[in-house]
Amino acid sequence: MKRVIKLVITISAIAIIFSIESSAQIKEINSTDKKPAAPIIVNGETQIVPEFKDPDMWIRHDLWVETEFDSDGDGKLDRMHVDVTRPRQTDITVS
Ligand SMILES: [Ca+2]
Repeated sequence: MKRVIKLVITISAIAIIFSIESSAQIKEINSTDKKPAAPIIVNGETQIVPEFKDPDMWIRHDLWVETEFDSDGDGKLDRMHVDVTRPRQTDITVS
């Protein structure tokens, strides 16, 4: 059970890192674009954002992340695969 909790914490940490990075990048875009894409929420449910509807405009990452636990007991920290999909508007460099 501790391993599952650690895994959830690790995945959450990764999500937070990407969220912080994306937020900084979105702020950069907001300063140059007139109308940036934004989440659409109707009756408490997120909706499809037209600007993100085209999968050709998505950026995908296949990542391997080292965990802080050794679930198989081989003496090495486990690695887990993480798929990340993000909108293209987050793909700019923040200085
Ligand atoms: Ca291991």
